Amino acid sequence: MTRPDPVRPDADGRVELTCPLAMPRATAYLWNPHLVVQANCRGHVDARHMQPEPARYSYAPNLEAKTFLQPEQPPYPHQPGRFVYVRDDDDGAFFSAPHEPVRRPPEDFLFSAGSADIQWRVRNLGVEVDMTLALPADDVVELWTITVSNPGDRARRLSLFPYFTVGYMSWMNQSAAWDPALGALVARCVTPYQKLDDWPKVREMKDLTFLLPGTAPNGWEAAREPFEGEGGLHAPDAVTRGGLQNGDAIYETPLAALHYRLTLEPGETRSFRFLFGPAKTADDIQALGERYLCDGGFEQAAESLRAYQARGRGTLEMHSPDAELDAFANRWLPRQVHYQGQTNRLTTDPQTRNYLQDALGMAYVDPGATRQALRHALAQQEASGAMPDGILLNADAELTYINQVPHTDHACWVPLVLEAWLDETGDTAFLDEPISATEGPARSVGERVSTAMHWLADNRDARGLSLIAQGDWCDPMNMVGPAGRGVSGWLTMATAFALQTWASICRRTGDTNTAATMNTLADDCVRAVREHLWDGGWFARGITDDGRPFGVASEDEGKIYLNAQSWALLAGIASADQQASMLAAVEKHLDTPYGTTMLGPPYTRMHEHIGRLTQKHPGSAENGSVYNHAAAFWVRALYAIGEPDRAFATLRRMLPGPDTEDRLQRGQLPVFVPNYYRGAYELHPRTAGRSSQLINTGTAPWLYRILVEDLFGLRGCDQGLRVAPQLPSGWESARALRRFRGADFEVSYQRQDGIRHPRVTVNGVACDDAIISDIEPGRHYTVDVRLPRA
Ligand code: CEZ
Repeated sequence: MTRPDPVRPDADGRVELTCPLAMPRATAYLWNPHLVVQANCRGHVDARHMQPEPARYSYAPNLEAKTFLQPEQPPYPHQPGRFVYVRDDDDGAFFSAPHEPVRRPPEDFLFSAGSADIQWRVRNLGVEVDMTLALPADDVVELWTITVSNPGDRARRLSLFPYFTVGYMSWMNQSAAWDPALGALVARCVTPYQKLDDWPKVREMKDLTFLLPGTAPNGWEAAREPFEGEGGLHAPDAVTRGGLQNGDAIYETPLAALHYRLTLEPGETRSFRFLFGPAKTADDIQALGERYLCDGGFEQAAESLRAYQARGRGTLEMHSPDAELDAFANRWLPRQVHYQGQTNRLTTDPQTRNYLQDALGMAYVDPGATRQALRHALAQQEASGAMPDGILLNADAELTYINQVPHTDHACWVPLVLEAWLDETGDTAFLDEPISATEGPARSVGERVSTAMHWLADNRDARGLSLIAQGDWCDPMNMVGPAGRGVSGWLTMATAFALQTWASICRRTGDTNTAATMNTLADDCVRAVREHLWDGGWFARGITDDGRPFGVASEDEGKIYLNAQSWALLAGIASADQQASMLAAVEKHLDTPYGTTMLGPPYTRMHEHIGRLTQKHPGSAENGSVYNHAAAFWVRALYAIGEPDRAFATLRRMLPGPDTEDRLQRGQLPVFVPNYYRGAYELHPRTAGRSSQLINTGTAPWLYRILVEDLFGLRGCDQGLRVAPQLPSGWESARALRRFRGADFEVSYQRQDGIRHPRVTVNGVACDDAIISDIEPGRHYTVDVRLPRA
């Protein structure tokens, strides 16, 4: 019996879910440059703002580890959220919207994700409740509208209890009370610290959490325990009793709960507005109230957020036979690219590879930001030419978490980002711009890239293979090379590809000497890989300090790694026979219905010759999940070797559906691409395909690039725009609007009998070399592409 599809794919800019049970972890997110709010369909909310380090203002119910955004955050009681309890004051029955914490089965339910707001519509006990969350374009505050309607034919006497969690704020000091002067419920804390030097930073923090209503409530409660009483979250005493005690919290876990008594005549509707968020002072709260709770305040905020997001709309609008992919590519993917490029995944020390790859994505959204990011990163290049593990975004920032662990791959991303940006802008003059770094003499961009490439080429052993230290692109691969002998096959391939890419840029700018040098170094990397890493069926992932190859057939777990195959193809290392063997091996060992996993079979025990990676749960994260970033590299490689159908099939499996069972198993809404879907398809079929719900991923920039440059084949080059599509053979026709160097290109693709090669005409004139040159900014071009039948 097929289950009904609870998802209404994006029809008008919103993706909708009609049941709170079918995909309980389904989330959507809103962001502005200082704040990210990820909300799930049941009302749980994970909100973080930058001050300048990431911080919460609605906390877990007890002390929680400060860490970066993690995948698969499990639901738990008292999980931070935004709810409203609704009580019928005639019979005492009650429910809560959107669904948690009471979980009373709804008569009707809708979770609706938009780019500028998230909405819930719930009908229960014959009462309709709409909740809308929006953010302003710049301030750190949540704008909530709660509307209650009586669709019935009799008057309803109701109590509303907006319940916004504050949680356990601080072991040093936490309290909350109603502030009559502000007309707000304000919770206060002191961010815990012990070191004297930390006080100046703590002093500047927004240690207030406030709920400021637009309408004065009948009552409030500032402490969590008296609100719940013996009834607990599911049936709080305050709700069953039908009133609040106007209590405060005195070094007790705060809560922001209000009470409204109202009578709704048949057909009557009442709306309430609330601001919820962090603040440093009462004056800040006052100012936010004046800015947003005035007439039109929310509407202006929504307009400003829409205007801000419109700046991140991307350069491609696709119209294909796959409407869901169109909606995702035209709206949600550039939004995710913009989010990562603007917020740096909510860190002040983004990992250098993440910072650079997010900048790659911005080449299609806001090229100026890419240019700035390249300058900022190169200014932190070490005198040796190495790139640091993390990029510091402000003077007080420090390298934290994984950035304190030496990884050797960061330099290889520089020419890849530069190439994407140069293809988009054609601005080769940038290469001559001088950049002063924290270390060493001022050098031009071009000199810095060459120095970084020489660092990569020198970071190799006598065999010519790249040393891995405690990790490369794969962060937790920390025990392959800590003794300084272990090598990464992937990094050797990536080094070859980076050198080749830089060589081609140098050739474009006439620097043939550097190009020749780089190609010689690249050839040596290619030789080393071919000599030491072909395992007979596919390429090995690396060789450990003790000389043990891994990612090879002889291993009982982790026999094959996807990245070692993708980048061998990207760097042109594999022969035709090897290509055929690798494609077969990936299909056999790594392809699953939910996508291509990054290694297989997953590790089920610690392998001390590889490290922390193998300790991750089988099928999660790097240990054999469908790690979409790695799958994106594979898609790029498949297009590079002219495998469009296989590439498209792998790409399409990064998104849920269109089959209902696929959607339900992943539990993911098509409003962002998560960093992974569970793997271990054979070992753990029950959880295979489940989404991590993590919005931070290098997949977003690469997937966007692939859609623009590979699928629709609209890639910039020195002369202009090259047209070389690789549509899936099943597509008879498609259309794309491409914004490029200030001009608009309306491109239609049509299969045609009797032709063997694509035919391109521009404004009715044949374009034999399929390159549109002498592009005039502001001009509109009509491009017709005839494609042979597959
Ligand atoms: O972080 C990502 C990094 O941000 O892991 C990727 C890496 O390429 C990205 O730059 C693959 O390793 O430390 C850990 O165990 C974490 O798993 C991180 O490796 C991981 C985070 O979970 C975010 O996905």
